[in-house]
Amino acid sequence: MQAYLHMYDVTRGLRKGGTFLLNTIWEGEELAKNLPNKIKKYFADNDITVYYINATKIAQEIGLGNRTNTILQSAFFRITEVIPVDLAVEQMKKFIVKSYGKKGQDVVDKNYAAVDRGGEYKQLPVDKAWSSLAEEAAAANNDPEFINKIVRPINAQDGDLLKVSDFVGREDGTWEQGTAAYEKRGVAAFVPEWLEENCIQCNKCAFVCPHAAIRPFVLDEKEMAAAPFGDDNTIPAIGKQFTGMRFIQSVDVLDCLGCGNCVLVCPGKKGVKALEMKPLETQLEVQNEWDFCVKEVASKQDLVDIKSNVKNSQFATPLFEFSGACSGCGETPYVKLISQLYGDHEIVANATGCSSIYSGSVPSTPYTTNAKGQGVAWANSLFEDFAEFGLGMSLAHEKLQARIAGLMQQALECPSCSAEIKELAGKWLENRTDFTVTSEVAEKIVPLCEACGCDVCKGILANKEHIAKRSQWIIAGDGAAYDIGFGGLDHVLASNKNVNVLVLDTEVYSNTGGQSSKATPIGAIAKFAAAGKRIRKKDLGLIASTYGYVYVAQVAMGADNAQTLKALREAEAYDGPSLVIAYSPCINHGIRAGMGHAQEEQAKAVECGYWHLWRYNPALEEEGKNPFSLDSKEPQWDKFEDFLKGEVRYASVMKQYPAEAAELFAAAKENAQWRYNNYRRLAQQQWGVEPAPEVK
Ligand SMILES: Cc1ncc(C[n+]2csc(CCOP(=O)(O)OP(=O)(O)O)c2C)c(N)n1
Ligand code: SF4
Ligand code: SF4
Ligand code: SF4
Repeated sequence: MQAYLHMYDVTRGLRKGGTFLLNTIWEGEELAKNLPNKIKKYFADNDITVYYINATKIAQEIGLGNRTNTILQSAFFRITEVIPVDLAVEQMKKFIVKSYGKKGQDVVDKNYAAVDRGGEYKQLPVDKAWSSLAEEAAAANNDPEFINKIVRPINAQDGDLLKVSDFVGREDGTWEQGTAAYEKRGVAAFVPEWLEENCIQCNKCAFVCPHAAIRPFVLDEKEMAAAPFGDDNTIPAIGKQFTGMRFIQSVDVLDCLGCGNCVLVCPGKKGVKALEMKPLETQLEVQNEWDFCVKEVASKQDLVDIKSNVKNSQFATPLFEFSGACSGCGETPYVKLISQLYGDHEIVANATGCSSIYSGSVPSTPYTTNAKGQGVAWANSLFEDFAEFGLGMSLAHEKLQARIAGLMQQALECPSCSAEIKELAGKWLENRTDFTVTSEVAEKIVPLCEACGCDVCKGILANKEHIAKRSQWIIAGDGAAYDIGFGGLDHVLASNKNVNVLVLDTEVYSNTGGQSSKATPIGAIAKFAAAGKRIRKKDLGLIASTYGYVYVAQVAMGADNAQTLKALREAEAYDGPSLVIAYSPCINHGIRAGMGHAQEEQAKAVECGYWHLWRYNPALEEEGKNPFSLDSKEPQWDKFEDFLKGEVRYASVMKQYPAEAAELFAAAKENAQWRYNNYRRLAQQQWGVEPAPEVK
């Protein structure tokens, strides 16, 4: 597609007299105008035959969303004639039945149409005069050397041209943070446009965006004066903390993946949405608004309590942005939210799975730093030892903090340490589990210790990066948490150490193509459960809650933004192990409405009783209260079957195993009801009341 013209060396490997096919929105002269000189020259110098097709538009017309592969494959066979076209068409159609037959006639028909319309390509005449065109000079930029010398060549698929010596100093595998911000892929065909007159500043759009590509910015007078936009493009910011300031919900159109979740969740004003999907090329001019906001507008997150509600949480700068996860991914909004709440002192131990791939695939690192240079420290160990890996990190921090505690104690009695140092040491000792206080102490005590220079101060300085309390997160998919790493997870939860585990529950092994896990519910089709899974989903949350000292929550942000925020806050605040299980729609579910409905699908899942929201907070028990709260409403069970039919993983059971489908669907519902009743009983239990004596 056209975005790749500037991203990759698209003519590499193209022989003299070869053929080139481009998927593009441009036609004829406009296409010739937009092709880089370097490519035009190559075409002319090498007698290339050039074809183009707007497969993106065709896919949309057919109802295939952004799936262009069949159209382009058909165009390929027609152009190359590697086999007779009739035979190619016949074979492609045969394989469509094989690949998509299970998904229903509708999907088959759409793909048939894609094969037929693959013939709608045109030829672009190559002008011999292009041979004398001068190649564009590489645009100068002020980006870090690491980006220009290492990241860009790898992204341009030229990584194999880098020398081993280019990596001197990185032998231990550490990588710069925030490299994803430099990719600016511009791959979405449609992106949201913000219609300020309809915006109520709820920030729900930013909350759900899987790619952190839409964000609220609040500008003061000075920033407004310097902005490339005026009052017309902004609205007065709501809230007394923002008096006199202006609000803009800015879209990073080059990092947006066009899923449309933001538009769907937008309540707008009086039923009129404040976001609308528009073709990317009509929105390119707003990119400079985004660039300005990101670079020149100071975060106003300190003016509000970012943890108090969903709206405020989005004024916090995401320290996880522009990941390469699928468009509409249900996992990444949770990861992003944690980075907003705790990213400045967050450490992540990541299990292998989708979350490790989109969080740290060289050269792309979405984890980044704030204006103070603080950010998320992240590492991935294995699929099977993720929890122990995180526990190790936590124990190391605990040990180092114990060392700091000893030094602070010594500082209190040290004849050389000033009264100021002593005061800060005392403050640290009283608040060692509080990030805000300990980071404040760190900032103040370091220059004082440098000035003092006594042995105690030298000791504090040698351990200075451990003065501020850290927030330990352990992130895993369901395959890791329910199955392969469960033994380790159980051990870590039982350790009673202060770690937070986030399980991104896609109900399958997503990263390897959707294999069944113990989180896969009964009735769902997955790999290794091709006829629909025959046993129930494991209740990982309830198992963990039986320890009595583990905080547990089950959440689905699309169903209840506020409950997710609350659960993450409680998990972090709880001084012990916490487990948050987050329902995460995934491409492997085959949501019929598309991944743009991933958030809405969560709401439907909870509404019909497929997924339940609850929290088990041992801290409540200490107050004599019931630790279990059921947060979701009484399900509308009559909607259960329709929910299943809306996802290919269930709907295809009907197609392939019609005889068993009714039975499996009934079993799925029965199990969901059984789970719900368990939760209801727990929520209703009379805490603190002794059970009646056993009657013999
Ligand atoms: C011991 C081991 N087995 C298999 C794999 C291959 N593998 C990598 S990721 C993955 C699936 C991860 O699934 P899940 O934990 O559910 O995370 P998701 O991708 O769904 O986020 C598998 C099987 C591996 N890395 N290590
Ligand atoms: S369309 Fe999707 S990726 Fe783009 S801003 Fe909206 S939610 Fe984010
Ligand atoms: S969801 Fe809609 S109304 Fe709310 S802040 Fe975003 S654009 Fe404005
Ligand atoms: S496969 Fe699923 S979990 Fe993985 S990035 Fe894609 S949508 Fe997200």
